[in-house]
Amino acid sequence: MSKNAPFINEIRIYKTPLAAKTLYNMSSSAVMTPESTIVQLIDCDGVIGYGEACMATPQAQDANNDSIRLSLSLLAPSLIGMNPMQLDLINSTMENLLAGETEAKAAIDIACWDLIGKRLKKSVAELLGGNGSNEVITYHVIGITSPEQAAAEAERLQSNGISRLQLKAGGRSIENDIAAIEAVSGVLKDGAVLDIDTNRGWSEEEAINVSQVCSKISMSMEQPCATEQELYRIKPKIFHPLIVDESATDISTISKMVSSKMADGFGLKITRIGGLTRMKVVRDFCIQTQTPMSSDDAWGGDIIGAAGVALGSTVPASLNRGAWLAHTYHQIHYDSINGPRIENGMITLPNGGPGLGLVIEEGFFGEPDQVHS
Ligand code: 0XW
Ligand code: MG
Repeated sequence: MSKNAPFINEIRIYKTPLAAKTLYNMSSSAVMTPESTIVQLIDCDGVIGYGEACMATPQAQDANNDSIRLSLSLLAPSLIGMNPMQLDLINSTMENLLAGETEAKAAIDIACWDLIGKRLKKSVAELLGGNGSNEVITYHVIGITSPEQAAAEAERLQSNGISRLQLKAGGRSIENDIAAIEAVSGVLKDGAVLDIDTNRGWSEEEAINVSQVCSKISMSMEQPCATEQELYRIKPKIFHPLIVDESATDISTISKMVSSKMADGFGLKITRIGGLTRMKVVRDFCIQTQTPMSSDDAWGGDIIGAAGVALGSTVPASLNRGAWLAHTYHQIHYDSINGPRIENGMITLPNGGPGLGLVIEEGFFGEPDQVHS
């Protein structure tokens, strides 16, 4: 490798379909046919870093994945020639070029971390200050379904070692939601943790009603209402810990949610926050304020999965709400040997080598959608 500072020589953008093979439905829609966006950074020594971003309903529409690729076409040309190890400069350059569009920026940022790890022969988890753990606890989602099916799924998952359950709710009568919550809580084993995630699906009145009726049930309520303002208003009126997901967009918002004691924890998505560099700041804030957090994303394959579990493995167990993989639903691996896998309630980090630990065959994603050099 050159002794001089490395620079980005080429950026290739790919799209790859990740349609759910098993139904995955949430309060306002089921995940349909998202196309994931893959970033391949190639530096002056031929070292390749991979990043990924994939949005899925209900947080987004399929066209949002087209907008990720459009944003990348606007960002990539200015990154050619830059040193991928200078993460702050890479991120500030992207901020100065394009406001928002955190998913596209995250894909670039993750690819930089993968490339840096490969150059330094260290895992991304280690670069993030990891404690050497090669696994992270996972939580598993039970979609919108009947109370009986939800309870049966909860029993099946727990028999497979899953101790963190996220029950989807919303988009139907709250009587049905309450019945599903009661059915699942009735089969929870000792030590199991239940989170009710409506993905913004309840009104304030519904959220308060559910919390009152379920006041004896040990559970958390994740993003029960759509907006930050609604969450602030219901917080003093509910009996359960309030977890913020979709409204947890950046460190400024997150820190206000903690200092005001509205948020009792977060469901954090790397691409919504803007990448591993920004997510590391949020993680450190959560550790400093002893605020529980998860590390995952809306959808995606092995690359975003590996990034999520790399960060997730550095979160202390006492604060770790878990990581989540979409793989269970689309069953596609980019690296069929080392890709992250769920075993007995834990996700093992890919161990195919430095960086994100993935070995992805050249040509795996077919012809690039864009090439910038
Ligand atoms: C479970 N997730 C991380 C994946 C789905 O996209 C929804 C999301 C959540 O917790 O909201
Ligand atoms: Mg959520």
